[in-house]
Amino acid sequence: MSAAVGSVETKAAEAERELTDGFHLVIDALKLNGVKTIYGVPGIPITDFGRMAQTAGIRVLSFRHEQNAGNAAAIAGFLTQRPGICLTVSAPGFLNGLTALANATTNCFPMILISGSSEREIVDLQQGDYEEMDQLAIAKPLCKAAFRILHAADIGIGVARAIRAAVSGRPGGVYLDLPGKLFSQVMDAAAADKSLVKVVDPAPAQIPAAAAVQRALEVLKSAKRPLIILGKGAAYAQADAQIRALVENTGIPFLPMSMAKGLLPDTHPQCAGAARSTVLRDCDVVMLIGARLNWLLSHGKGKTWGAPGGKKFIQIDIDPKEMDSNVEIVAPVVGDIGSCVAALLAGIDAKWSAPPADWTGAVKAKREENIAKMAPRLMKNSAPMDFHGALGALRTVIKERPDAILVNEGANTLDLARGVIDMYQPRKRLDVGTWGVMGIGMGFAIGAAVETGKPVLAVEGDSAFGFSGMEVETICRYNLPVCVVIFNNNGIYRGTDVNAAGGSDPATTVFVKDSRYDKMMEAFGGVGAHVTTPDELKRAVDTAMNSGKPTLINAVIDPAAGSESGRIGNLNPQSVVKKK
Ligand SMILES: Cc1ncc(C[n+]2csc(CCOP(=O)(O)OP(=O)(O)O)c2C)c(N)n1
Ligand SMILES: [Mg+2]
Repeated sequence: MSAAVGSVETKAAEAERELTDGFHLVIDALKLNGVKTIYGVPGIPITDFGRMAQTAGIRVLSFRHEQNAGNAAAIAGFLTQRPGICLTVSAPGFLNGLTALANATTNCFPMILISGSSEREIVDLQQGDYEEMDQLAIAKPLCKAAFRILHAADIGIGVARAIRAAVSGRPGGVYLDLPGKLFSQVMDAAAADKSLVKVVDPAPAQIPAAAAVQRALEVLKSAKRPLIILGKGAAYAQADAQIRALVENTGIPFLPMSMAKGLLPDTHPQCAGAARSTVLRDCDVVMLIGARLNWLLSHGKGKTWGAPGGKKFIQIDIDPKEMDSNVEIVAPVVGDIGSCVAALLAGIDAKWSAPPADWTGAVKAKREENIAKMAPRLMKNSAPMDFHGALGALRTVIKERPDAILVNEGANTLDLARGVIDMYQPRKRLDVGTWGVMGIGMGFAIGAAVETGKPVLAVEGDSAFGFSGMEVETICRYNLPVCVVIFNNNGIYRGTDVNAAGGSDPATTVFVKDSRYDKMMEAFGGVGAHVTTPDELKRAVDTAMNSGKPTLINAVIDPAAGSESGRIGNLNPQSVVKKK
């Protein structure tokens, strides 16, 4: 090689080295802020971005549908307190991801949906671009914040804003719109480097006012029948030791909401989970910790809550607007849960008197009565199984493997599993959350396995599974330690409905009878099993959890065993017109 040619090449290489572009800047901005995993589906305009991110050392997991990628990102956010990242293509991919983003926002899970989008000039004039859609406008009302980055120089700030919006205050979903053109925009590398922002203290502590803490302590002290309700906000906070100390030092019975189960073990002597109706009806003071008084708690009023006006509510929440949302909150404590609980703990000294023994005694008696009533149903080893028999087996699995993560969705499959399967450790139960949404199953299972490296047991109604079932291929492709158990009762709620019109179409709630979902897993190289008794079920799950191999167990449930809408049949509107 001649000297002249060499110097030309060196110059060209130098010039190249000094430039960067949108692709690389977005990757650099994410990496600078600790993003290690992206969940998404490739396509125009983000295919190369995904490849480059993978090359740059980010784990990029491709899904079969964006909703499932979004759910994986959302649960990653819940488990880690860092925004989970979902990456989608324009319009249809974006819309597929949007349900997960909205669900994350409703559940206060931090996530960022990053979508490529089409040419602004064409989209805004509605001239019919490829996958044309004004995505920013559509995302805005469905998430906490929505941003679009038009210039490569703004990537650093744009990513920083998205991260802060997702995790600060009450966490939630954030939309980040990246038009296709942004990726190839070129920038001077040194200037680009300076434009990046490492977010300092993304979720700053929010310390409660001393007077608010004092007021709450006074109300709590005045109680004769106090109750603590733990919500998934309390689980998210990762203030596990302080929350446990608060519960134990006060001696107050606690009721965990579904995803707060395990914050203290369900078998803890103060757990009122098995005496839910009694404690809600009879308590006089309630302290809500990261739980909202929404439909899941009957809005804090009505029959569930006993005589009207009989309760005083203390509420710990990071969002001041949450106070008085449904009923009067006499002692609002606004701040992050860790800081609030620490401040309350500081006010509870050795002189604190435990709640009256007649109250704690009554709660204990009711709990023991209900547990004893349920026990024989969990031992039933029949074929076909009913829900309780099958759940009795799975309850033992989790007891023996308390660090496994349980994902759960369905109607009867959800409501009964929540009651039957005791949890022992924080953030191990992941389910349909605030909306009662079907379709979180495989996304949550994948996100949980990837983020924690722990084995996952997904207990799924056969209908619920169908919403994300194709991701069993994803589970096999990444060889994740996920065991899916399908409670196969041939349909939604039950498999016995008949078409009242008498035609050849089946009823609206029933599926193909005796389907073999286990064959789906085998199609992708995973392990399939078909079981008809609780003993077989237990053995199959144990084998799966011991091996860590992707497994799907088709568990045959009596099609007549379930009830309409599980435990929330009362929410179905009733026709007042007589049948013609
Ligand atoms: C996205 C979404 N679509 C529809 C529903 C309504 N829905 C509630 S539970 C359920 C399925 C219940 O059937 P299955 O999962 O088989 O549970 P089972 O009661 O049979 O155990 C459906 C479709 C929902 N909650 N979310
Ligand atoms: Mg079913």
